[in-house]
Amino acid sequence: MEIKKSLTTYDLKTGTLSGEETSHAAKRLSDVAGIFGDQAVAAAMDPNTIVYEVDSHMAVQEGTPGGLFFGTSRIHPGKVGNEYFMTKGHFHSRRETAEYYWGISGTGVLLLMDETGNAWSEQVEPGSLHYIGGHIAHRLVNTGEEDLIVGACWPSDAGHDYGSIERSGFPIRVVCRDGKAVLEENKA
Ligand code: PAN
Ligand code: ZN
Repeated sequence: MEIKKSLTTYDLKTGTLSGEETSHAAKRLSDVAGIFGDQAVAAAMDPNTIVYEVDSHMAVQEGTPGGLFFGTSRIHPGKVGNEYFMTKGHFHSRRETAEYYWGISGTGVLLLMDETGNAWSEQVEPGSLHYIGGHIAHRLVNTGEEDLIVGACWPSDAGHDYGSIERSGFPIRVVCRDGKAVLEENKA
């Protein structure tokens, strides 16, 4: 019997996934403009600007109980006004499902929020490990000048609930003041 080579590769430095059962998606400003605080500034920017990209490895169908998905998120550096580029953020549809994130390169912030709207954050940097428990919404923010690259692993039946975040957002925004990343109350 021969030792088989894996049909998928994972670049440890960049998180890039290639080979079988992998896919790539890009989120442009036109897809996510609504998440930013300053809508006038967002509307004046190029809607084709890529805010973030996700590589995924999905070996089973979405919704399969007991399986796992694996991904790499790459949030580009940039701001809408003073607010750093970030992901849409979501709760998992199956609220009890958890997720691991880990920092690969770049610097940023992981915004977390429970179902009562209580929010907190963790610094993301190369080698940082983040356990996101069930019932916790999560969003990545790039506060640096290079790509923020973050690995992720989550259950294949977790699903994504974006609607709750679209309706009420996070109570915290990560903005640049005097060249530094700070947390501010979301006044929207
Ligand atoms: C991640 C996210 C990824 C993109 O793989 O899906 O960072 O963020 P949004 O899904 O909020 O646009 C994850 O948390 N999966 O469950
Ligand atoms: Zn998730």
